[in-house]
Amino acid sequence: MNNTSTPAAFKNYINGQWQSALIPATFESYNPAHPTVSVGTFPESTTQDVELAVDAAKTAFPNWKATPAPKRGELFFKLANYIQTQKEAWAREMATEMGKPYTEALGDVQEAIEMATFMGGEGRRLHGFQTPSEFPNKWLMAIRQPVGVCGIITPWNFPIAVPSWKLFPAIIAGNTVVFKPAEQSPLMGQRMVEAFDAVGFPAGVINLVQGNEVAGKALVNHPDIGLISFTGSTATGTWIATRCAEQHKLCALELGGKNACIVWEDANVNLAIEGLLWGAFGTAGQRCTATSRLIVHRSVKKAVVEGLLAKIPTLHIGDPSIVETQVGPLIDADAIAKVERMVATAVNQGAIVLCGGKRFTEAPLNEGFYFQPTILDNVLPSMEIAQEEVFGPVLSVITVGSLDEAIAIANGVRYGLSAAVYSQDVGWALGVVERLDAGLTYINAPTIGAETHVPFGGVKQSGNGHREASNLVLDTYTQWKTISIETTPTLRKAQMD
Ligand code: UN1
Repeated sequence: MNNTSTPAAFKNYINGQWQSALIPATFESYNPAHPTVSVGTFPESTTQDVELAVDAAKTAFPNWKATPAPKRGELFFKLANYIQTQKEAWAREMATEMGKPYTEALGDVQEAIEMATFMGGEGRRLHGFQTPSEFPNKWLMAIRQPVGVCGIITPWNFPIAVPSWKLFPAIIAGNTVVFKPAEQSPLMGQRMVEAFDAVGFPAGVINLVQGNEVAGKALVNHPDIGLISFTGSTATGTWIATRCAEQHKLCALELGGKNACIVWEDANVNLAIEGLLWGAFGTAGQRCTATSRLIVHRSVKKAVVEGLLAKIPTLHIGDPSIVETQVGPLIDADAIAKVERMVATAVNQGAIVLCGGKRFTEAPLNEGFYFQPTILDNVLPSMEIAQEEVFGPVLSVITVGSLDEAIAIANGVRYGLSAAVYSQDVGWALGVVERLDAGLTYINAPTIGAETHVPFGGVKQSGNGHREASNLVLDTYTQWKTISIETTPTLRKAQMD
């Protein structure tokens, strides 16, 4: 690709110093709305750079672990304030780097502000517990301990929010980290680490290595890393889990989704339509929580589908930097080719395109990776489009007549991240939610938009049982240590006295 201007050159951040990679190879991050425009040049780190970063994190660990957690928390409150001052600037850069519409990008940064204040507070709440012993004058307690050095590998689609979900709990819990952001959003990774630097986190607590899968694999394979936290594709997650198992390394995974929205015969149809538009086409469908299947009762199908078709032409599709834009481009050429291929396969298998189905071929949108908001009808649950993650603005409609059928279809995929039900009978909807294979469920709301103080994560192949966000995320980044204290001068034997 040709550059139209000289992009700024950025560095890694190791032991509190900005430094180039040892081998001076670089890569660029491009604007998906204007793919010839580079937003920056970044070091293409190798295994040797990862080794330096892990050494720095390992050296910093004992002091950071020994720093009282409330003191660690104070730095997180400063971090929240600092990010607040950067909110608009980061959102503008996010729109430019990865194509998220500006107003949504503000929300992405807001999640990090909330996570920073939340985790700052957890600095005063890293509770363990104390429990009575079998013996008098013997004390039993359990405390949380950090794991050590954590490798944090994050995706481009939430380039500030998702790193905050991982970095902040890891660091408040007393771990030190090596952070590798996605190669499609390195500028946002840079900004996040600048924030830690600006508010005075000690050297080595957070280290940044930019790069591609070479750096990611080096992190996963490094013997001094105790835990890998990864959000991304199920295929990569499977590889990471396998390698971590071989090394007895802890591993927390947030993977794909094939999220269903069930719209029932008594639904508030207008509300469902608004929720479907936002769930399916927000972030151009590039959320792991995006609504990709509409499972609709046949009695309301016409009303729901016609309502969607009437609203889609009113969506503002365009440059993500413009405040009014609601749908931006996909991330890159591979992404748009994948969506095109999946839609073509669905049509070959009998799906009917009700709207969209193609990339934009006319100016100005043909310059970027823009795909038309797409609704496919006549989708059968067995089709690839109904089984596999699209990560684009495509909603597949599956029509049903009974609740058992709706639930069997909703659950009949290998994923289980998010699901929604629209019905005005909330008691009935609670019963539906109980039967859905999903870690996140919504009644009368879209499948996207999780809040930071409740657990986030999926069942089945959407993850490996860990949860992010909420205080429960601390279970990922700490290990329990049980302490038994004998206060009498006698040997007493548990289970035998
Ligand atoms: C993701 O797509 O990886 O619930 C995370 C949501 C957002 C996070 C999505 N808060 O849609």
